[in-house]
Amino acid sequence: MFHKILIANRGEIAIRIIKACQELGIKTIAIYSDVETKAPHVLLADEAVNLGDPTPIESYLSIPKIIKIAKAKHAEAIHPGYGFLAENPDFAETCNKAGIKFIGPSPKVISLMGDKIAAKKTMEKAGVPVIPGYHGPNQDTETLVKEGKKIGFPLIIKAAAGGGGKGMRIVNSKDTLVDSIDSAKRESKSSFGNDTVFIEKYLEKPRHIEFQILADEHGHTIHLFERECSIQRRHQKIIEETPSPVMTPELRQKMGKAAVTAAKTVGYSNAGTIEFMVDKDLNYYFMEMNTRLQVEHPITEMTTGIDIAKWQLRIASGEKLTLQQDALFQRGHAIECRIYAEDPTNGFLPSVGTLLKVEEPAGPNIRVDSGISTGLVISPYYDPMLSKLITYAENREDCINKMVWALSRYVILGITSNIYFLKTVLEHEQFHNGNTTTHFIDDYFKDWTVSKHALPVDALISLAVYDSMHSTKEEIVRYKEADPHSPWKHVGRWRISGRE
Ligand code: MV4
Repeated sequence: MFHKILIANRGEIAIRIIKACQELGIKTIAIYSDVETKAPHVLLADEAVNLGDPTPIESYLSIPKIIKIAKAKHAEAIHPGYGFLAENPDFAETCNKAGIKFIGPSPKVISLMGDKIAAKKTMEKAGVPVIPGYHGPNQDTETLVKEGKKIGFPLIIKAAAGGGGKGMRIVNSKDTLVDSIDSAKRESKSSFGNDTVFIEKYLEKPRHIEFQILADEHGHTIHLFERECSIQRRHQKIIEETPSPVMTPELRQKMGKAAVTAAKTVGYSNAGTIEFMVDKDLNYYFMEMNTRLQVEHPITEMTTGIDIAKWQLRIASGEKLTLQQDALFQRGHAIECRIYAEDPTNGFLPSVGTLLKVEEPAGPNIRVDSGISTGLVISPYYDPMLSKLITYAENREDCINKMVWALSRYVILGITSNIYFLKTVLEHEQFHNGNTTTHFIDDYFKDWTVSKHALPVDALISLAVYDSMHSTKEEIVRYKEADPHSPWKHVGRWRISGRE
């Protein structure tokens, strides 16, 4: 096993990885920028090195800076976390060439899966179902129109270099096909510098269901079942759960087998995720493979009891994966909510400033993977995700109720967070029904931000919860009675009685 590694990331995921290292007796080196001198990941690591300029290009994306630090500090390996350099094949290769083990798959596999068209073709050849469509090299309008008509309507045009919905067009009839091809190409060119597109049959309100994979460097590959990640806003996941409300044992077995085939086909090693889209008839199609540890990995850890981050370290150090597929099972239900520094009452704009108070919920089967603490300054330089709240319970309904409870006890003062928005989503009847498609937020929360919630409810609720922790019962009662607009009414079923 490694003695010392560098974590090329920040925030909650750096902390998650440092904790795994501490359990395994591995020393850790953190990196940080000028705006993060007191960040929790810096305080927790054994050593920390300043990168200077906070802009991502000059800090967490700077391959030369990070390699130089790793060498100077004698790191044996680098864990990239997610985002930043996690899926950059040049970084993985530079690490390995410098004699520093990149904790993840080979650069070749990262590169192959980073090319969305090549990935689909590879999977199609391996017998993994892909969405019918045209993924060919001919990009002239005539060919694309011909292929589009063959596929039929509705269809979707996607940018080959794309992501996050950019360059994507849904086409409902042949009348708008040419215009959509042209505008998708123009948007792709301006966003990615590449106007290659592909066309697929459009699935109505699909679900995003992904399978967690673990593979060692000796040819042993397993899956750790599924995660349902359909609840997203503008292609950004906000709530994930496992098991999926629509999964059956038969479908799970088929998709799990397809996921393992997908990983084996490309000679995958370390942790990875196979993303599928699932339509209303439960047909499933390979979408892409993520060659990293994912944000939502904790829900899999909760329901399988397996520590994915620790296995990443063991696998990268050459150890054999001793888990056997037949011995693995899911137990109970887990949900994750992503806590963002953003204002749901103001277009979900990022909210920056100093965290005046952070009080995190605690209790049986409540996990908080957090990157924040009181006093931390939330800067505009990085991703606004502050932490992840994960609950586990025997069944889905209990797990939802526990999550609502935990959200209503999460105090963040100083900036605006999406906590109240998340709580509203979880309380929605259609969420309870398991009617969780990728269009859930659009269908049920489209105008949420501008209508009746134009007050900083989040901050007020936070204040109310904070008050409850620091006031007597009598003070709370007086406060409630004195204020007809008391935020207490938003706190929900579990009013806090305050201390005696
Ligand atoms: C699709 C789709 C339906 N059919 N592909 C791809 C990127 C991901 N972020 C969204 N993607 C989709 N790909 C096929 N063949 C539906 C989505 C999709 C979506 C599309 C339009 C508007 C909002 C959406 C939200 C989630 C998923």
